[in-house]
Amino acid sequence: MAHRILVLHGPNLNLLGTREPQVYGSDTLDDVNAVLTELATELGVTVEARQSNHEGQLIDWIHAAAGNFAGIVINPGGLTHTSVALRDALSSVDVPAVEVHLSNIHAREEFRHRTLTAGVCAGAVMGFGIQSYLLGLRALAAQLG
Ligand code: CA2
Repeated sequence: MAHRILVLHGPNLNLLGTREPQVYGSDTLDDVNAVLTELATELGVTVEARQSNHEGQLIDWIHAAAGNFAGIVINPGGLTHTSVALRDALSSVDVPAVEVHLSNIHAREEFRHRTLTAGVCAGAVMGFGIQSYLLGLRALAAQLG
């Protein structure tokens, strides 16, 4: 059976394509999810994409991924830099995750340089806009075999 991949978009990513296109590009979240679905078909996996502005909701989805999804692609948004709880959730489930970011967080403000979540992920891809998601999905699918 095809591996099921959960794609999680964190806070404010619902605004994608509406503001700050110089930082985040002009694609909307629906555009991102559409290209992920296309790539998933090519890779022989399925994706289910969800977005929330609420830390607890993201944590609940991560917990519920155990036994239901083979892997997670996550852009934790601003929670990347602050959330011990999200990190704990990712490390509490036996589901490999890949962290992705549209922007290169290391080339931005210093407060964005630290990621609390990447250390409990299989890997991270950042700085390539929408391609970060696609590369992350490819890497995860390859790792799942
Ligand atoms: O580069 C990324 O993907 C980020 O995860 C995006 C987060 C930011 O806090 C991280 O440092 C890096 C912000 C997501 C907000 O997205 C917006 C999109 C359009 C307009 C306003 C915000």
